[in-house]
Amino acid sequence: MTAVLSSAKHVFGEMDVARGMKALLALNQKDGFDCPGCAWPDPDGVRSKIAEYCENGAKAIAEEATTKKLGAQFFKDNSVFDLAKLNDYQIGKKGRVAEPMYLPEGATHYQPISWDDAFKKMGDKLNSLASPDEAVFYTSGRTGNEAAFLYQLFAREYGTNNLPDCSNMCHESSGVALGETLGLGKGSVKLEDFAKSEVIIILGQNPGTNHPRMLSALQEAKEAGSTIISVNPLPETGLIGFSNPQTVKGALGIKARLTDIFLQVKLNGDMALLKAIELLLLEEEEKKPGSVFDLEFIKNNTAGYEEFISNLKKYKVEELAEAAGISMEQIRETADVFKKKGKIIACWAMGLTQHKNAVATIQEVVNLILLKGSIGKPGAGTCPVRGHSNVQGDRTMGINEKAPQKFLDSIERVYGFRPPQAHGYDVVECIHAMHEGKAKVFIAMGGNFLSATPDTTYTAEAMRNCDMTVHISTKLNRSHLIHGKEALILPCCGHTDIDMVNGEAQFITCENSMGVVQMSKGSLKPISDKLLGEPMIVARLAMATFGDRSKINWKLYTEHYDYIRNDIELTIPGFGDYNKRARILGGFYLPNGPREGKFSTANGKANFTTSDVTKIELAEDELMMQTLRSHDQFNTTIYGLDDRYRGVYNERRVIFMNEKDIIRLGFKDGDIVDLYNNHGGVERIARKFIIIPFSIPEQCTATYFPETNVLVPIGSTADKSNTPTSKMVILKLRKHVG
Ligand SMILES: Nc1nc2c(c(=O)[nH]1)N[C@H]1C(S)=C(S)[C@@H](COP(=O)(O)OP(=O)(O)OC[C@H]3O[C@@H](n4cnc5c(=O)[nH]c(N)nc54)[C@H](O)[C@@H]3O)O[C@H]1N2
Ligand SMILES: Nc1nc2c(c(=O)[nH]1)N[C@H]1C(S)=C(S)[C@@H](COP(=O)(O)OP(=O)(O)OC[C@H]3O[C@@H](n4cnc5c(=O)[nH]c(N)nc54)[C@H](O)[C@@H]3O)O[C@H]1N2
Ligand SMILES: [Mo]
Repeated sequence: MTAVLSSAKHVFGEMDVARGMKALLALNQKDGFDCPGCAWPDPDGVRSKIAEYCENGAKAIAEEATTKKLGAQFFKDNSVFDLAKLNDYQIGKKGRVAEPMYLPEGATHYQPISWDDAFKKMGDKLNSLASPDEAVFYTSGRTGNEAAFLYQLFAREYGTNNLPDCSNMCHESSGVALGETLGLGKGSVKLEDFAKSEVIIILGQNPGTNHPRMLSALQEAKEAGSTIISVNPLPETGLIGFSNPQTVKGALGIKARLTDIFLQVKLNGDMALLKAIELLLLEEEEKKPGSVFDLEFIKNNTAGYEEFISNLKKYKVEELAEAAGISMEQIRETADVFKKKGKIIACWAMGLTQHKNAVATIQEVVNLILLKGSIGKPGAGTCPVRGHSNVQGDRTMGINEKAPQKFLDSIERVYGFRPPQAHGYDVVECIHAMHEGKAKVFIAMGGNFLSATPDTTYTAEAMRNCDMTVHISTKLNRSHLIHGKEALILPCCGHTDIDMVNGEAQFITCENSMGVVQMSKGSLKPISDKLLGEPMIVARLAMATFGDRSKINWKLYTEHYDYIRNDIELTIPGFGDYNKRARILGGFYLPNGPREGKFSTANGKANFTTSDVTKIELAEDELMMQTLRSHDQFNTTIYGLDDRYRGVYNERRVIFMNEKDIIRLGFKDGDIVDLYNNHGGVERIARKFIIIPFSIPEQCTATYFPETNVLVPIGSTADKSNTPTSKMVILKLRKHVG
């Protein structure tokens, strides 16, 4: 009930009741719009007519569909300097940007500009660069397939693969790990597999806050007899106990304990934990071959088994348990569950992906799955739970600084120009390039680059170093205020808005975390007639940049989005009959090899991998910090200042600590401290945080993103995926003075 009331408060605080109800009724319906919140899939069959959303989806809608709008007068009244003094919460609450705004070099205030003039300024600037690689095209994962496809096409025709995206900070490690081992960087399960599974292991994910509708799937699985194991340094409330607001039982507040086994692992203890479980399984398997592992599957479908086993035998289970911070008793209990069951689903999110050895840890999850033959059959498989609503789709559309050769060749075949072949910059590389003056123009299709990226001070210097920064955005955010010499804000439609083109309301398509492509059609009147749809913005930018030197008929794409989908169909496999199938309510599944037990890796097999447990040595006064999300935010968009499930109200500058550490370091509950570290000879400081004693393993701490991004060193990234290590930041505390 609290969740239901909280949704209502957020929605009706931002708009009137008619608009609010209209939005909520269309949310995640087959003929409605895709929730701009997370990428959790919608049920394929019947959808709850009035509430196929969650509390946090409702907040996402409230944030986007707000009727507060920022036009010329607002920017005239408020200088960039004054706006930059506000915190992210205050900036976000200002409202939607209502018309294109331009900040000339040296100016203190944004001023209105026409769309034509804005495109001309961008086109002229892009045409003036010495090399196309001096421009960077960032994408955040809310952008629909149509705009994403055009955006990468534009960047590539212009001549660069500089297409960093939020994935680089998010599930990149999953993509790399799964690509190498299973031949596809996406998960293999469908929503219906949950109820057919025997075990679900959830590592490093807080679905109660970040994917609330996943709890319904877990509850259903549990009712069908599945065992749920949670691996997390924090006892996340939603995951451990849950009441379903869509059922009477839920509305009455009856809690079903979701988690059967809670493994309160140390930060980065997952690799040791997984190996400990695997060792116990191996012991049993050796006593009676074939009783635990799926030898048939291993023999026919995998490679690298022997090497993996011989490496595993190097370890002692007690030492692994110690490294993970989990008792032998609990590890035995967990191994017992895996011993007997063959249909396992492994789910994970940022708690695994944002570590130095993220790729190796995720591959260890794959090892466990392979030992049990738990992929390519119903009720089993991999489930990296994506963040942004279309982040997976954007990758499918070619938003990828290292696009596969096949993709580049398709572009050449369809459009008759040869796309650049060299890899472009990812997020961290592009920050360095801007810092060094190698990249001069930064264009962002959504997102809040400055606040989302690591090492805020360094990134701010990088952005200020640009000749031009451009943001295609719905809402005002900090990245508009820490800008290049010239800057533009181009206001676009969000998922909730009606996007009219040539007198016809258009729809876009999105791909969810399980590979279902579905239409999304806004139903609310845009707050201003000066907003444009994202696909339209890209096509008009291309026309302004290329004039008549383009090989592509960009104008056609501005007439109807069906024309874009026709060309996606020609370019990308799996989109046959796109325009027809997109119109079928509920959408369609993209092909998925691992789901069918087919692995298109270099050797055609699912690969075991052999990696080691890395030990992190901390000095006496050092702690490990993870940065995570509160219950009242969507990434850098702060809905409110509470974190209800963790019992924190009206404050975000807090650090969760183990009671023993607080005492050991000479502090007490409620003390105000500065957090600092020293990486590569640079001291980074985040000031004024309140200490909160919390259930978290010793030497581990947690703070909220983005407040502590200043502490994440730009040089600290994951092996192979180059993802900033946002869950693995070493820091020290000192008493705040003044
Ligand atoms: N409401 C809401 N929904 C969202 C978002 C949002 O901000 N708000 N963001 C969206 C996006 S882009 C994403 S990527 C997802 C993020 O979804 P999550 O990954 O659930 O997000 P985080 O808050 O980063 O939580 C990380 C979880 O991993 C745990 N963890 C941290 N380190 C470790 C570790 O070393 N080992 C293990 N086993 N666990 C660890 C933390 O305690 C926490 O429970 O959510 C998406 N959905
Ligand atoms: N320390 C730390 N840092 C992290 C993380 C962490 O866990 N810890 N998580 C990382 C992760 S997982 C991610 S995904 C990134 C997120 O990085 P981003 O995707 O860059 O950030 P968001 O906060 O999601 O972007 C919000 C902004 O997007 C714009 N926007 C919203 N909807 C739309 C739309 O429909 N169209 C357009 N054009 N614009 C829109 C609005 O202006 C809004 O202010 O942050 C990463 N950064
Ligand atoms: Mo994400």
